[in-house]
Amino acid sequence: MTNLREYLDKTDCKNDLKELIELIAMQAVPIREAFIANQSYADTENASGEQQAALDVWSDEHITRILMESNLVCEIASEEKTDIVRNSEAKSNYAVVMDPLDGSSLIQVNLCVGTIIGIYDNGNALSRGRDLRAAMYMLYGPMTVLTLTVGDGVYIFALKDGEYTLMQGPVTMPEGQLYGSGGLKKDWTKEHEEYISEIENKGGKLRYSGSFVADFHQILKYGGVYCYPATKDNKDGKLRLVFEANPIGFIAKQAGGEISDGKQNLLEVLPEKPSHKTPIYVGSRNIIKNIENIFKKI
Ligand code: AFP
Repeated sequence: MTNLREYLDKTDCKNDLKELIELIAMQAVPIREAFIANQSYADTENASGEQQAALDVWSDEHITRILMESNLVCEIASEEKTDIVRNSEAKSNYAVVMDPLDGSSLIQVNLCVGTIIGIYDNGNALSRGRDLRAAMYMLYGPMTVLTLTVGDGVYIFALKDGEYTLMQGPVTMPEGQLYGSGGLKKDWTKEHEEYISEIENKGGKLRYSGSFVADFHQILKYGGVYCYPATKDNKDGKLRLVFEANPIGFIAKQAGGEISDGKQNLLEVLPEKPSHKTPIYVGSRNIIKNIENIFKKI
């Protein structure tokens, strides 16, 4: 049985990066413990104008504090904050981007949610997704699971008695037929409608929970596509490039999948600001290529 530290020791990660990855991964323990005391919505909104859940706020403050105290990180960009937090005393050049609690509308119904993290080693949180040094998510489901890439394949670990043990890896995303789409159907664009009817006609199975990280985890294992499209009244969709699309897209790519906005590889897009929104199609490689072809035709 390989634990997280033993796995990291076999990679080309520097010691401070290993320390940072372990430090973040272990925050799954206090975050899970905070669920019961943080069931309600907060009276505040995040940088995208969405109402925050108490656990969004708690997880954001908790991870930010731990990262600041560690002095391992010089920049932190969080979905829950308008501005990037900087640490002038940092002894490393890592920038962390995070969605501290993704899928927060599911907290009160006890469905699967997670923490999404991206790590850059260039000190700049507003970098392209392709430049990530590492990406990971912790998933709070029946098990607490860590999905991690340091740019050399995707590995999945399970947390037990305070230790992560390797369960699977390197993971290859298959060409499956699961699909899920956000946005109200009445607001979908023609391109999106055409793709969804195509996958439905091919026998695609609908899977959409309202938690991107949980829905993506299914796609990673079984193949298919998660979509949050542009809609008639919102050409940028809902999800954020920096905190959601890039870390998950980097993981997808490392597993042999792809991420696109329907027209281009999202990992190549330079974020304009922390709250930059984008349509998202992420999943099996041929499915994403097919979606891009449909978008080109229409
Ligand atoms: P947050 O819980 O972090 O705000 O994110 C929720 C989310 O961005 C993503 O996780 C879901 O897939 C999507 O929004 C759900 O949106 P809809 O409720 O519009 O389907």
